[in-house]
Amino acid sequence: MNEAEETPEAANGALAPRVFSGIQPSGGLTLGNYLGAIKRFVEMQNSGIETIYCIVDLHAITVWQEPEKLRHATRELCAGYIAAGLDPGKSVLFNQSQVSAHAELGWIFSCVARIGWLNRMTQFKDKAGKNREKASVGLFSYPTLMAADILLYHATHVPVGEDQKQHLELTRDIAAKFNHDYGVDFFPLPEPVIEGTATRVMSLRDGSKKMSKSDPSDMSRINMTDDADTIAKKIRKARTDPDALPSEAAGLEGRPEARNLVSIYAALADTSIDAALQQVGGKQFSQFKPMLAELAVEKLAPIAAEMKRLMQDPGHLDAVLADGATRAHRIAAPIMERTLDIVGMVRAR
Ligand code: AQP
Repeated sequence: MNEAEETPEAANGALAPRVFSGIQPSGGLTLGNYLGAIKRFVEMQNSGIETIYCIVDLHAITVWQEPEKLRHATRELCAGYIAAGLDPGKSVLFNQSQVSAHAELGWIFSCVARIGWLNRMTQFKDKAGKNREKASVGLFSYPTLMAADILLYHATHVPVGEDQKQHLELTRDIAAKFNHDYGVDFFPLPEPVIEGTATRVMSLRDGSKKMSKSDPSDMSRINMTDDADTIAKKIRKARTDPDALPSEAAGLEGRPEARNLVSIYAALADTSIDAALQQVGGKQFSQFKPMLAELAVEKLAPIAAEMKRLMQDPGHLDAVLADGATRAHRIAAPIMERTLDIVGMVRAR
């Protein structure tokens, strides 16, 4: 781990890889967050790259959050990260609001990004829906804060689920425009890392909708804290079609629900979709669903148990986050300072 203060000017030379990613404490963690993000976070941490993982609480309040629930969800997410294998000794693990430079750089980036760019963001359209006029300004400008989260650390790689690809492209556009406008080579253009067999886990009730922690239907998702009976029940009731499973991935074409369940199975089994279909191809859903439920319980129950144990000591979780925030601040401060200098803000010498 390299948390030494970097010389910001050296940023766009041969940058050592640095990973940054985050998750919103906008509800409980889902299987989508786990397979699309956290599993990859842990693999990257264990590969020896410098990793910074954030609980993006400032993003969560772009939609209304009850303060006590937000505090609880923040600690639960911290517990989820650790229970799934993040080691606060190896990764920097903290909540966004404890490092105020995120908001500061977010403001500067909201002056760099163009309204036309943000107007194209499909997540805003999905989340605001027909109530666009009543959505918060923060929900609209969310991607500028996300760009700040990443670029504040000069991160080079960002593991995310498929749904965040467009925001990552915007982050690159913001970095490029900042560098161009100010005539510097300061912010790197970070690479999205969208890998694995389940980069877009879909709702169990509707194969065309992303599994989401804020979906009103609890039956649409598997929560990381669900017990074995609940997981089995949700999988049993998951929407499917009447046909048997195919023996090759091409046979999942036009069958979104079947594709989703097979992808979940493959991701949990750490295998490819084709390899999974060699095992389960030809089976009816009545045979496959119990196999999936058994595998999901085997993989998720230990994480849920560890989360529960960690949640009994919120003081410890708060201390982990405070320590992570101190370390994150140490990396961010010189980059923020140099950014303000580039922009032309008078600084104490
Ligand atoms: N269904 C999913 N499949 C794969 N990856 C997913 N991610 C989220 N849902 C899926 C990935 O998890 C990371 C954190 O996402 P987030 O919590 O910051 O925001 P989100 O993408 O908006 O997730 P949710 O669950 O849908 O939250 P709400 O309901 O609050 O909006 C990201 O890397 C994301 O790609």
